[in-house]
Amino acid sequence: MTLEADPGADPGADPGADPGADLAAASRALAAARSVVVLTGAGISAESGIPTFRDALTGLWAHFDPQELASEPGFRAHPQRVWDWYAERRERMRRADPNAAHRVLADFARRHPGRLTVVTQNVDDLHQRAGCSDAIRLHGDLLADRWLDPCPRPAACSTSRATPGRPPRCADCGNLVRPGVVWFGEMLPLVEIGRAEHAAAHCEAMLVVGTSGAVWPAAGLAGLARRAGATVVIVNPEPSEIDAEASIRLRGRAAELLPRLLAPGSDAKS
Ligand code: BV8
Repeated sequence: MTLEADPGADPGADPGADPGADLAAASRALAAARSVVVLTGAGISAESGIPTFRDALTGLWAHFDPQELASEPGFRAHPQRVWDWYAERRERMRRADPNAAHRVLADFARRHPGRLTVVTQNVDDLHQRAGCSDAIRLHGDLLADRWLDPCPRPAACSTSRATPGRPPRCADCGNLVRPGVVWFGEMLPLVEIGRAEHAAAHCEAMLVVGTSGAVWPAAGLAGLARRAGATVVIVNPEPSEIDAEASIRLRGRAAELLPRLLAPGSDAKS
């Protein structure tokens, strides 16, 4: 993060912003807040080697639209292509480890029980592996499998019994297995979005980390918190579509800035 005014300072930085003062102000706001919500996006996992949604489509996926791949029509039209995309993402996620940003959030939650709610758009399991087992997953779980169509049997078959393939399918009815994520055009899980909206509407500070703010309804949580009077702090090296909701924007990388904002000894009442 640029601290002193340098000619190479990030053009996306707010004119007149004093990053050092902003960081201190953000630390103070987080320290003073009895309830903190952290909303995370793909950017928090970028430093763990998981490409963001924006830059996910490299190599053989370069000419596919993620919203097409991450959709039911896309899967029905090209089940093998979409399954392979998810299989590759699962493999990359298994090779990845939580980074300092994931770890400092889990550490903060341990040190301040009941004070932190982590809400994530990410389908990776890095928050959980770092220790945030109760993180609210708005968009599902990349490692979960489920049937594409409701199983016709009363006691639904287990996807683990599906005939292996790309994708696996039911030997009896041909039902396809799909990843347990929320695809574009699909409703978010009601319990999770309900808990996230409640936490956002009742927090005193919201830290928004590594999201472009392009995907709804998740992107609406920052505005909900601001309108409820919370201090909204954004951590992102680039401008995002929800920057207007923030009172403090820190232009930098999550694994560098979150330890400075939340680690013991930062003013987060350690
Ligand atoms: C629904 C799971 C309705 C799958 C995902 C209102 C307005 C406009 C459109 C809509 C609207 N309401 C609904 C829509 C449609 C749509 C939508 O939002 N479209 C957008 C794209 C225009 N929303 C939906 O379809 C939602 N469903 O609305 O259902 C409904 C109602 C009734 C009945 C039926 C249906 C479902 C949305 C969920 C889709 N699933 N994921 C999968 O992963 O395969 S979304 C997926 O993309 C991710 O989960 C994530 O949420 C999103 C990507 O966003 P980000 O995480 O922000 O990542 P991105 O790459 O964009 O940006 C990364 C950022 O990190 C960048 O800003 C970058 O600068 C920053 N960064 C990079 N490095 C770092 C960093 N930051 C910090 N540190 C670093 N080191």
